[in-house]
Amino acid sequence: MNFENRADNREKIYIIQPIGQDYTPSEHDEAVSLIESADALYLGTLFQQIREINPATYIGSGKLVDLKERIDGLGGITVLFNGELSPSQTLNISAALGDIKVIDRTTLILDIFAKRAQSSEGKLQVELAQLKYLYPRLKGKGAALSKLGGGIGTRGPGETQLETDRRHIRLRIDYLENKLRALATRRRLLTDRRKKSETRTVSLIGYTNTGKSTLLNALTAADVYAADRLFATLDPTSRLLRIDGSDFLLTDTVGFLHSLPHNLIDAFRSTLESALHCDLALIVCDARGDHERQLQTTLATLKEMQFEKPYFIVMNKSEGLSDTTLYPKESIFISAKNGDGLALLKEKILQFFRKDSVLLHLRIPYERMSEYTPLKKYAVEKNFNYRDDALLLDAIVEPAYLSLFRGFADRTKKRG
Ligand SMILES: Nc1nc2c(ncn2[C@@H]2O[C@H](COP(=O)(O)OP(=O)(O)OP(=O)(O)O)[C@@H](O)[C@H]2O)c(=O)[nH]1
Ligand SMILES: [Mg+2]
Repeated sequence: MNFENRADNREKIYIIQPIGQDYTPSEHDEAVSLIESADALYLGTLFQQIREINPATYIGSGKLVDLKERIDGLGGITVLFNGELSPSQTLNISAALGDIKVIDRTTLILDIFAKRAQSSEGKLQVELAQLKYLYPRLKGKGAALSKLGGGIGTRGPGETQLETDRRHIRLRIDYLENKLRALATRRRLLTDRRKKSETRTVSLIGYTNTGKSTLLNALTAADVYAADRLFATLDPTSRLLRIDGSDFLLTDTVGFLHSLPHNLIDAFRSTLESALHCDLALIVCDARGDHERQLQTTLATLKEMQFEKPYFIVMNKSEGLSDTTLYPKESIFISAKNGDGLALLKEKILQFFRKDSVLLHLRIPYERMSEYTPLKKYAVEKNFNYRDDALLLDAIVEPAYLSLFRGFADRTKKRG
């Protein structure tokens, strides 16, 4: 592949990074990662302290003159404002920079989602989020928006033209909402059925790019796309995880991001719901990254979604980590990449589900085998010992099912 050529074709992006009171450098690093994940080229950044927001252009007009000078010679630049802009602010900044294309963070994220969506439901969800974002922005500005040409902010899986009038978009939004509602109902039925079948579920939840898909692959020998880019996964995937004879359904899903646009959270709520309806969540963090912020964001988003299930904090990418003092005390340190800590993680998952379980010594006379067989699914069996008249075995059984096994308790003296 000719790398130089590829670089030429990529959309060139210059960042405006407002520095407000709660600014952290991760915010800017993340914008650069987002640009790369959108297959665009990062050129540079204008950092700007914000003491007072200029209602017309957010940052001061003097700064915009500076920026115009910096980027004028570069040609074909897109400016990414790493925050939220109102429609009029977007247009004003664009005008001040000489009619250059200006996008905000939401537009960039929506673009990545549009490229990454695989399932037809994922595509519908992204299209809905894009249209909801565009709809208020089309008020009399249709011409200005359609002037933008191609690239980020103009792509969508649904190919809805930006010039389409608002009425058309409104109808499409209604259609997508109905369609997605029907899909969500169907999924809920499936979830209910799964609940009835009593398969316990474990969900991988966490910030984007922390290694959730890599962990799913490592634990279940699955083949889920994992990559060093933000939002590699959009569609939920479930795989069977077997630990010491017990089966669990392990689900990988879309990652979280700091200030994820609300339209997007709404659009993905139903996708996330399948992961949120779990018995246990593994909240995956990147031990080498800004894990504190990842965890905070994830927990805050979960709270917003009324998630109240038990969870473990899993610090991934911890290979070669020497100092573990600056992490939450209860963290489980693993490396999905080289397998460190996975045995312990599995053991903890098992302990969690078996914490109230009881080990029974059973004696099944062969003539009563057909009576015993239907109970097998309520036990994890081990240590089989075929005697002349009966099968002896140990069974791990949850409290709810203990009474079923009463008739098979092994009352003979201790086995040697
Ligand atoms: N060093 C190291 N890298 C890892 C480890 N686990 C995953 N990675 C890398 O981290 C990057 C992201 O991994 P993914 O599994 O795609 O992360 P994800 O959480 O599924 O990301 P999204 O789907 O975007 O939310 C990939 O480049 C992985 O190879 C690990 O234990 N150690
Ligand atoms: Mg993933």
